[in-house]
Amino acid sequence: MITTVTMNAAIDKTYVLDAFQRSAANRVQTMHALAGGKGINVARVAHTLGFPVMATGFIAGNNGAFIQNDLVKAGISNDFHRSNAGESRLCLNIISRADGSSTELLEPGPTLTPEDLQQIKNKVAHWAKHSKIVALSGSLPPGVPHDFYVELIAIAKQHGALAFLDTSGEALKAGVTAVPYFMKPNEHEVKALLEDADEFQPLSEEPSLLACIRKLMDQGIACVVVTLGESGALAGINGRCYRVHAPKVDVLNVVGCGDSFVAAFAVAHQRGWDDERCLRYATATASANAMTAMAGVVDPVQVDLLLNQVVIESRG
Ligand code: TA6
Repeated sequence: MITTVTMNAAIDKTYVLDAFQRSAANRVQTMHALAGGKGINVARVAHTLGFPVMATGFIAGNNGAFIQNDLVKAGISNDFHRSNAGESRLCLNIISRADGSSTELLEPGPTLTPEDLQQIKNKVAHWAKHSKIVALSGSLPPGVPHDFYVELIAIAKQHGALAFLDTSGEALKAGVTAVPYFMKPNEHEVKALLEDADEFQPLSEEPSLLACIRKLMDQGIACVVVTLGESGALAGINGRCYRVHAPKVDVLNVVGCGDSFVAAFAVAHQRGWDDERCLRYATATASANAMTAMAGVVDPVQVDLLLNQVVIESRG
């Protein structure tokens, strides 16, 4: 089983407009509302791919009730801690058809209390005993120490589960010190992780990114995937590096592609597939997510159709 932890669950609202106009009253043509937040998206995609999941984390208020009901409707097992701290947040994604742009507005989320944090540690400890993978995904809301993922990674490892980490900023910087099994920084985040930034040439330089990946693998992190948007990813898996080229697809909404990658990689890993097949499956799933209007929603048939269009090159 894969347990996903969403510290900052959200209602993901996607607004589709013909042409978004700043400083104007915009009429929304299409609106989608779905339980979201990175960990929940990981759970939804892993569930879609047919793998047993348990979604945990915290929820609050009426928004929290919507999130939980949506997971129940989707048949996704969940065990969230219900906090008294206000309301779970909204995350908005405004898609403008005219220029294909996607603009996200992400609320900070409610302020958690020390009691909330203890409750979530208890839940992670409980479910980690029944899981091969614990996926820790997304931002930390106010009130949560920036190194909280260090504690959750330690709890996961203590109970024999592999820790997957997908976050950013200070939470990522601290989380890396706990040596997760898998991490998925984007190219900007991986630069921020380097102390001696002069080791890093312009972001687009593949050798520099590969040097960062190798440095992180040398620190004991088995899987380091640097996503490069629609062009794919650079990955270091068990000491070997790869350049992965994503298939060209008709993009509807790129939000959630990273979460879909994490979910599919975890599922493939748990199915015992080799490293390249894990990368292929994860990349095809991320591309399939871009073809749907909502984050964390993929068509498994589309995933299978895209598999052979993924190109993987060795980088030694
Ligand atoms: O990765 C996509 C997404 O999960 C959106 O669905 C939205 O919920 C956002 O990211 C939340 O990101 P955060 O880093 O604040 O947890």
